[in-house]
Amino acid sequence: MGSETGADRAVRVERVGRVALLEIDNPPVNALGSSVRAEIQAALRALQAEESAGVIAIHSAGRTFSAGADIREFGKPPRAPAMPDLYDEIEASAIPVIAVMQGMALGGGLELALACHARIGIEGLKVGQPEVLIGLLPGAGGTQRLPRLTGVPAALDICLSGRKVPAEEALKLGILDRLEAGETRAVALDAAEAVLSGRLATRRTSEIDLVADPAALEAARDRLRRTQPHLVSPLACVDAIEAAALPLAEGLKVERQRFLDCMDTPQRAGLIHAFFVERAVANVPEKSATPRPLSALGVIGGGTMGSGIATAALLAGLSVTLDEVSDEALARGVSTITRNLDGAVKRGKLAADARDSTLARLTASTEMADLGEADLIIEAVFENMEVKKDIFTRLDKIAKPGAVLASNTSYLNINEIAAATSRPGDVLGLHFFSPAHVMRLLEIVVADRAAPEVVATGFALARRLGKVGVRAGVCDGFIGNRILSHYLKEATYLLMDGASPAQIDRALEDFGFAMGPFRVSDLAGLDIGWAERKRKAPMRPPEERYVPIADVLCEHGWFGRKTGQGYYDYSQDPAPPYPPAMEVIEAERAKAGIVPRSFPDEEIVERYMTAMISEAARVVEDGIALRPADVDAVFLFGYGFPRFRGGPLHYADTLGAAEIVSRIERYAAEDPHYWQVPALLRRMAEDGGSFDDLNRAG
Ligand code: T1G
Repeated sequence: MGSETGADRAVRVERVGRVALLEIDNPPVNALGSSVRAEIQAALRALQAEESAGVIAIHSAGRTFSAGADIREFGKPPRAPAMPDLYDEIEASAIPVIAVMQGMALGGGLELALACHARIGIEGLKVGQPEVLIGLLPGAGGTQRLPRLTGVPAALDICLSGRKVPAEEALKLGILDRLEAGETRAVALDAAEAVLSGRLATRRTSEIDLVADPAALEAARDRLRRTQPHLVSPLACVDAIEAAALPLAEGLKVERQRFLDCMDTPQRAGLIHAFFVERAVANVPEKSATPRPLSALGVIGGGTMGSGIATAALLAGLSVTLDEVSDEALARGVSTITRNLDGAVKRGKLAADARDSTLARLTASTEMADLGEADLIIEAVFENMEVKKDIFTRLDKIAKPGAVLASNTSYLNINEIAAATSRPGDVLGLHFFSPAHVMRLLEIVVADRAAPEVVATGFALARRLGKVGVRAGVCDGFIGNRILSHYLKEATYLLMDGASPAQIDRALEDFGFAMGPFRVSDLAGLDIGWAERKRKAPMRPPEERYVPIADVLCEHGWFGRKTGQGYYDYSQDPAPPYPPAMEVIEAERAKAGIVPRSFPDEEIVERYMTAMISEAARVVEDGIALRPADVDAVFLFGYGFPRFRGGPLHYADTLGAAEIVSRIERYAAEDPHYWQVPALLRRMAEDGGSFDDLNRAG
């Protein structure tokens, strides 16, 4: 065995004859922060100085070769050695350097390997350049070395999609020289010996001539302008890949400049915030409680939501018993689930040969007693408190001791539902978002008496289903729908005062939303909002401004896409504004004595976002959401909020609390009831605080 040095450091060098094994060990994902880079550099320089090593094999400990640069360092002053400089040093090494990779090699992790003189993958490896997903581009030679190995089209695909490339494909593309099986150190030693014996050729990636492909570059630019008009870094990435046609040193300069340009954009900050938010929301008071077993799921109700939830569970490998009241309803549920699974096969989310075995894990029954062995039962019937209470009372007698009893209600009081059972500690709200087998958000609504391990079971289910679980307190609409209900009122006020549905939708789609509020309402069905407003009518304060436009559309039977017309006319594609709906809007304005005025798009966005932020601040203030980050997660993963803006409260921080307060005070002159400054925002405006401060304190 060779001598080992630096056993307590992130980089260890082990000598085995003329082989130098350089192991990176920086849990949990071998992120290449500045201290790790400095250790790699020092180890390499020491080996160069010794001259006794005939080959250097870089490998790493743990399940991930490297997740790339340490994204927690972004925004802070860069520290030497800069990644590109270190990688140039590796490539220039007189001693051949090879990389042996397991698990994931992403971003700067893959770029490290690209700077090496050969790359060996271990079965199961995935490689990628996901930098565009966080508002950047490969900034350590990836845009220069990858196209030399794979050709420009494949490099564009990998760098612009940010996808994880399976090892077999990486071998075919020329990213890997070999694909082996076995334990990392052993594979590294074998590969190093192969270099020494001439059985494994090595070469500098920079010495490979690039095959230019201007057509591929232009096609990529055209596609990006169409599909991702808001994003900066993908187009910058195309520019950098185009520069790979230059000598390496010049190309690297172009890449560096484009990378630094992107590093300074609000999009980079927003996308990295979104990355961390997805993980931060798992940090809840109940996280150390032990979740209960989760293999058999019961679902009551085979409608859109119930069958979507059942589909999500089946896709996650769980077995599901679906319960409905009649054979016909059950058959409808099963056929929806079957259709969902076929869709998952088409989308590449389920292997075709696994579809039947997945469906085989579904049991359909009209006997609620068949749920007696389920570990967790989710009720997904229509939104009526009496019906739900009856179901939970019956479930209480049927479900096994310790089973978690959950309701998929989107706003009803979970405390009231829990009180209908003898085991309120086992009752939880699990609010899925339609389509439940696609949308990643799961609001985990914690009733007053919920046991910690029951809450922990909700989060374990979210993880198992690949969803983002967000803890919510009990109030009407929990986090997302409560905030949605507030800012949709502002959308109707804008409508009433002179803006058109199409203008409002377009302004918000230009802001980055996938769809504006009126297209979303037409898609969901205007009758849903109609029922909600009727339900809330008895509680509506007299001073609240009420806009009856949507009610009148519903009275005409215009529910949106499901009836063919709503704000838009779906008999045409794309659906234009529906003229009779415009007539209703004009008639209601006249009835209210309103002289419509024009609204600049900026004002529409300003009012809409200020309304969203103000109710989101109240949701945090009331403790319904644990942190501002939890509200951001809800809107990023459940409401189509533009990811590059990081979520409503991250976006609020880019405006500053003082600006938001002054807007609310300005609008309050028109409507003091609707526009009220939340106390939390007022305090932040006075003391210069931010929502991010609250996240850090949370
Ligand atoms: N930097 C810092 N922390 C990271 C990290 C990273 N790159 N990747 C993960 N973490 C943390 C994560 O926050 C979590 O922390 C823990 O590690 C486990 O992660 C110059 C500039 C690798 C697929 O974009 O995609 O290189 O919550 O829960 O599900 O060109 O992490 O436990 O405190 O996600 O097994 C490009 C980002 C960087 C990859 C593993 N790289 N990471 O997934 O574990 S930019 C990325 C991931 C770059 C160069 C540029 C995933 C993963 P905590 P996890 P996982």
